[in-house]
Amino acid sequence: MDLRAYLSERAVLVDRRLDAEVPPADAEPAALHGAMRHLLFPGGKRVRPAFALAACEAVGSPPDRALPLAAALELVHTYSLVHDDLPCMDDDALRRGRPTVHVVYGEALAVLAGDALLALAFEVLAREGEPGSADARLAALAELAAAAGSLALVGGQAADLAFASSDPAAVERVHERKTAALFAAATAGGARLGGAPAALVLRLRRFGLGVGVAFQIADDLLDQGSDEGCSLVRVLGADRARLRAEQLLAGALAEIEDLGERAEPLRELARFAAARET
Ligand code: GRG
Repeated sequence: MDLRAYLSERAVLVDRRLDAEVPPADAEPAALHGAMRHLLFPGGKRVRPAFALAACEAVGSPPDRALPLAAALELVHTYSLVHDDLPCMDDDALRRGRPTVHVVYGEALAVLAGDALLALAFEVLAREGEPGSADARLAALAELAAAAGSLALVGGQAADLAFASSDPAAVERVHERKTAALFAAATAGGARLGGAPAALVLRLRRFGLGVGVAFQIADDLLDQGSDEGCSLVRVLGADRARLRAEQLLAGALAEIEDLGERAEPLRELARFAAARET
């Protein structure tokens, strides 16, 4: 299967939905809406949404049942990048080759744009009339909120700020929170919205967690400067870090081994995430 083509096909769906959800750049306050849109369009790989759609498909439902979750995941991811780039965090002037939101709109609007993207994520997922049972949507929403919170994304970022350990297990625990929790919310939520029973949702959750850690290891392997701070490349070296990513991928794939042909896009996405080149 051509994963690049698959990802861009799915990105069209997700982009259309995001464009409909975020107020236009000329809606007042125009600078705020411009700032919200700046990093959203053009977007990145839209990997987390693709995992949600593919998980929904893997459990036997049309992927677009997970479209509100897919959009919500990208909104949370984008908020986290906007805030991560701020001078008080990583202080980055460029992302995806373009000036970061605070460089273009100023720091105050970048903080506010991040806040508004996060709030919008939950609005999109909670809105009545979306596909999926109310119970499944509520559970997916709760899982996404937890994945964004102090025991996951934000907590992982806080732990990363002061990280000094050389224990590989401690590094992975930060990766689980900062990166993998959103992947787990994508795959478990996609399965829930696709009507999967609880035991299968749990397997998709473990799948997402393993793939998310492997994704972060691959990200650190790609980033030449990543052999410092909270990185398995620093504590294990590149070769052993790569082996660990392969091990995590194998464990994740074992969770969905019995799902047949309809889970093939999900498997391909996992292979891509664990051995990325971009
Ligand atoms: C500041 C609230 C807050 C959170 C920061 C997401 C995050 C936590 C930090 C961003 C920096 C980083 C290395 C995060 C780990 C996750 C990761 C590899 C992000 C990049 O994700 P991609 O490759 O990005 O999916 P694109 O550009 O494709 O959207």
